Amino acid sequence: MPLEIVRNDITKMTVDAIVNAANESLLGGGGVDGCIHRAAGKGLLAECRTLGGCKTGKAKITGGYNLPAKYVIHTVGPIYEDGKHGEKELLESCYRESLTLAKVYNCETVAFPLISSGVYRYPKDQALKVAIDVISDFLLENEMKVYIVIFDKASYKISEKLFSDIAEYIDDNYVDEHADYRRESMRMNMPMPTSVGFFEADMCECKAMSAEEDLDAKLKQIDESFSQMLLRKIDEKGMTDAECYKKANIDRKLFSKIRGDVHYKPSKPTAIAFAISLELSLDETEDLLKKAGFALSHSNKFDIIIEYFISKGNYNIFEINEALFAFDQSLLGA
Ligand code: AR6
Repeated sequence: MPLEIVRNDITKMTVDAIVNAANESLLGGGGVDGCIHRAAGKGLLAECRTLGGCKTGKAKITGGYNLPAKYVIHTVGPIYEDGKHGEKELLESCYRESLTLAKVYNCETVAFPLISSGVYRYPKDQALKVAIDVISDFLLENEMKVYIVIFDKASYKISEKLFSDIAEYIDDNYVDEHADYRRESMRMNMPMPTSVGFFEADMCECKAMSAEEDLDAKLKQIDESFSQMLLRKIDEKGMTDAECYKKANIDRKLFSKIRGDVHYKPSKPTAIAFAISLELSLDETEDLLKKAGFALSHSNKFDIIIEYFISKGNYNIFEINEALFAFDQSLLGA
């Protein structure tokens, strides 16, 4: 996935560059800034002293010293007052400037903390949305692997309304399915015949013969594969390949593999990511999944969350991933 949200301590990330949520002096502080300086060692502060500070919304780069990352990009987020003082534009600018700098330094992997969302009090859910929006825009035009690093689960919260809507949806559908499941097990417990008599065995052989012929016939007219259906849908939707895989948050290499192998079998999250990118209806999504040997089921939360978003016509993969993350599910993409 070109954009991934992970839970980690950013100083442990092995990437080309980590981004620091600094202040205008660039001389260190608390929060993630303090963690980065402690982990990088004194060399970092010495280099920062030579930079002459940094304006809010801008970014500067240094070496990574004792960190696993090669560079640290220092950016200064806005202090949140009431959202009416240009905070959003300044925060967007932090992400854009940092990504531009990363590109100039040929970074292929970059990790961001949630800038401004600590000491500077930017509401975390909004800070996350800004991060996702700017980074995903950038990734439409650029090849890079970007991580948003969330320090603790508590700091990661989708809006309460969305969370409770999804929770309710899961509850309704999950319960239904489990009621069906109970009915099904009761049926399964009914006594079953234990042996097959001669006549039945004979019949079975006949059936087997015709089944074989049937199978032969079926194999001759094998359905279009996942890869073929995907490529057909991309054409039908008037999208380019790149538009489709980028919107699906799938990297180019994986897409090339799928394109080049008519029998490629993707993972379920990858297949769903394409369905989301193509904005398929629920029925079409089921069709595409079937080609890869999968189905949406009501017996797991992941599927129900996907169904929730598709049924609402919300195809924003990053929002879907936020929700999956909030419900401890694996994310969409490669
Ligand atoms: N790894 C990842 N994220 C972290 C880590 C870590 N090790 N530590 C904290 N966070 P903050 P700001 C998260 O306060 O709001 C400093 O003093 C944290 O949970 O570090 O931009 C600077 O010098 C939060 O979500 O940065 C400035 O004066 C996010 O990082 C001021 O704070 C950002 O919180 C900047 O404030």
